[in-house]
Amino acid sequence: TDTSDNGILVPDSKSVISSIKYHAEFTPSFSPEKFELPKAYYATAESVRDMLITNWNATYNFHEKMNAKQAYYLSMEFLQGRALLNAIGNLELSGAYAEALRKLGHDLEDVARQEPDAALGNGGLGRLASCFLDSLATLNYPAWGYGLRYKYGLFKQLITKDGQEEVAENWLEMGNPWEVPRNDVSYPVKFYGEVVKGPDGHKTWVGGEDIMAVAYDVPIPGYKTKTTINLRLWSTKVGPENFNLNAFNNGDHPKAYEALKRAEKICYILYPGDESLEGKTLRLKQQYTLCSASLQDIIARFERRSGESLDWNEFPEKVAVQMNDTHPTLCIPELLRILIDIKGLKWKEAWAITQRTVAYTNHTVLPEALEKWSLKLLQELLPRHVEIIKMIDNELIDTIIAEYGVEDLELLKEKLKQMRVLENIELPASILELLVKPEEIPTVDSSEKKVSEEVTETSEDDDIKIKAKDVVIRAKVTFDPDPKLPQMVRMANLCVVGGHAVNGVAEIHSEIVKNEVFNDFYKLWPKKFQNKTNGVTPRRWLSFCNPELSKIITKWTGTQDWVLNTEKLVELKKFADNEELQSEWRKAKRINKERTVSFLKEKTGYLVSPDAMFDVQVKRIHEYKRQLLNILGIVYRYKKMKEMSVDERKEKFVPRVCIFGGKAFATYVQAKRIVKFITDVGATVNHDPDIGDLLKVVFVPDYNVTVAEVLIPGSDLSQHISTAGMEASGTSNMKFAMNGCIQIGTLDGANVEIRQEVGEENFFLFGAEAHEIAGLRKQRSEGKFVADPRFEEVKQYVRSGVFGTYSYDELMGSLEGNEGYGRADYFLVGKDFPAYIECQEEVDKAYRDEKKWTKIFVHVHQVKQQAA
Ligand code: DL6
Repeated sequence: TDTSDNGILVPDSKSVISSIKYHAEFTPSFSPEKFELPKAYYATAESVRDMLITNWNATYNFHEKMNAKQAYYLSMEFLQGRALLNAIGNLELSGAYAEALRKLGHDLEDVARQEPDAALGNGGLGRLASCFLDSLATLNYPAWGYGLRYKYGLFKQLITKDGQEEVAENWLEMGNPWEVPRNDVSYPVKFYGEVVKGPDGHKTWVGGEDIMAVAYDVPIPGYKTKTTINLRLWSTKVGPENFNLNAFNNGDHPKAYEALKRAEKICYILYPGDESLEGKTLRLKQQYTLCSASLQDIIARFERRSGESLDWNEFPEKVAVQMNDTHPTLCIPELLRILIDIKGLKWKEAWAITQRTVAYTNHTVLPEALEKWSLKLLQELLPRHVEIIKMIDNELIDTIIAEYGVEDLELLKEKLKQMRVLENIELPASILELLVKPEEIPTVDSSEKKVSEEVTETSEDDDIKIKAKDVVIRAKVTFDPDPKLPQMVRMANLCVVGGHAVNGVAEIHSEIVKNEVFNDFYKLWPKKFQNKTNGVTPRRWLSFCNPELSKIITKWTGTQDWVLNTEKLVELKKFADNEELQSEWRKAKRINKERTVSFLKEKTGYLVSPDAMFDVQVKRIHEYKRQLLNILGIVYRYKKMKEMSVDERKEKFVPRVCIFGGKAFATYVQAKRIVKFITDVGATVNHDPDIGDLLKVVFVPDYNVTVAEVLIPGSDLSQHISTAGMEASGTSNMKFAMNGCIQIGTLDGANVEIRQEVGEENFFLFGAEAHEIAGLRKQRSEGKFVADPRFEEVKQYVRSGVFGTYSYDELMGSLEGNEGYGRADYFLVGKDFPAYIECQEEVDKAYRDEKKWTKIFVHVHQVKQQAA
């Protein structure tokens, strides 16, 4: 054992061997006689965990002692991927472990492959959360993540002749060596019940169903630092008193287990299908469990660290709660509930503390993804929170009235309709009365306005009794809810009102957030809105997943500093024309592509040629991401190839392997049709003897972090082709760029910044821009769009049955806006199709020029990373 530059103890391979052997024997979960791969993995992971625990405890004690402000990242998703290679990479122990395992008869890579992905997320939002944790630890921030310990991840995707099939993803089947159950850390979480008011007006939430949230901690090591932060995941259970022994003894087993099952079910699965009321209730219970348990834990820590000098106004000086999208919005009413009902603070003080503590990241502009909950469901499940949400809504109404006045009731109505937290719900009586007497309405400075406590106290139970004045009648008619529409709670509006900061995740997205999605709020509170362009960790996404390229970067920049500071990657640019660098670069790419070839063979059975261009689109399957545009481009290419002689097609087209990967949400029918279409095209093209290696189409099943770690370093071209304005940021675009993969894309999300960074000439840009989209959609729906003949040709070709007997009428129809097929090409595939195929021709041309292509690679690769 030695000591590194940072004072960290570095064990040699001898002590690693004895630690692995120790765990193989004394942390047994396999039979004693053998030391096969699964057992080697568990023993290795446990030995690494020992080392992490030392740093983890030291970090914890240090933060406890310093009592610095701590950041808490609350997220319903953490897409962690595998931990072993990342942990030993961050600890700089890869060499020692590889050697130790070799002496024990195993290869480190084979051992690492035994680990299932921790796939507690479904896409970019969850992976971003995991990247942030790595970077927070590396940069020595006092920070924790909070999430849920789902028993099953999203789902395992199988690709069959019918397209995508889903099976449960049992990632915990063999146990999880990276987690530590904290039996002494658990909190009660309540659902249903009622609110009782004491004689002093104090509210208490009683009765209902109580469960326990129990902490499972996962260490998150930083790179080249002792700092090891914590990811706390909650699991749910009930105490033994809830096991109905009488029912069990009487043979009524379902009744005996009832409470237990109800509690355990909460953490069974990530994203329970929410078409049914059951599914919706479960998802809401999940969100509340995360918020309630995490806040109770955060508050307990604050109280403990404050000791004698506890001052609630100091809470925002010690605690920052970042909500990863709207899923943890219930943090806001929950923090208020705890502060008011349990800690005895007044509304005004608690509201100010909450606003200063909480902030919100928006990750999507899709209206259907801006969460709303039925007021009725919330009322049943969380009655006290609904009271609090109504108080927040009242505060907001006051502010809106103060801002817009009452002279123009139509304008006021419109603003209230758009901005209120409560949708389609009558105004409180007290506010309607305010409208009667405009002279009583406070002017612009909302801090001076009537304290909402009083407003709510009178509003909650009051009937709307309004004096019979003209203006009252007008107001009532104007503000009556529509009985035909549901009454909802808008979580995004609640986040904006309840937090002190709102951020988008790329420049263009943050502009859309300000100017479109939350424009009314932006006008009210411009300072709340900011941009934080996403980032990815360069450890996992370059250093560890692409050792070949990493060696080259270190050699040519003369240092390994780029692993911590991606600004250093810019240095490579000056060698972009250097023949030696270019040749090393191509060799590294070749090795990575060969790795991809074996991987594709193993996962799909297809054997592809590493000489072809590897053209990759991997991300969740969604209409706005336009996998359909990609595959239609491929179909067009195939059709043209078929129309040409062998020589012509070889002359015109660069050989390509088109690789797709991504999961379609189980209930998203159109996305699943797209998966089926891609696999059908592959089945035809890949077996066409006329085409051979000129074109292959491969759908990689069950795309996850581990699959990305193989595919990204091995790609030549990556596609980020969303309808402009719809992809908030994208993060795989950053990963591809860091690995020197050239991009074809629209001006959307972080593509915009990537293009600026790598140089316009190194980015294959096409398609309509965000500001044009609304006009184009209007044109489209008015029937004014004239499709390019090549687009008509390709649809007709698909319909002709070349790709099998499945009917693609619905899929193609959706691009035409036929009656019954929903929105008329809402994602503008038809509009962008000609520009896309022409841009792909440019890509082919550039690829033929080996030197130029490699030079672009080098340029592209220097993209800087926020989250480094
Ligand atoms: O910010 C992380 C990631 C972005 O890079 C993607 O562009 C965006 O689609 C994704 N958003 C979601 C939305 N989920 N919800 N709600 O995953 O966030």
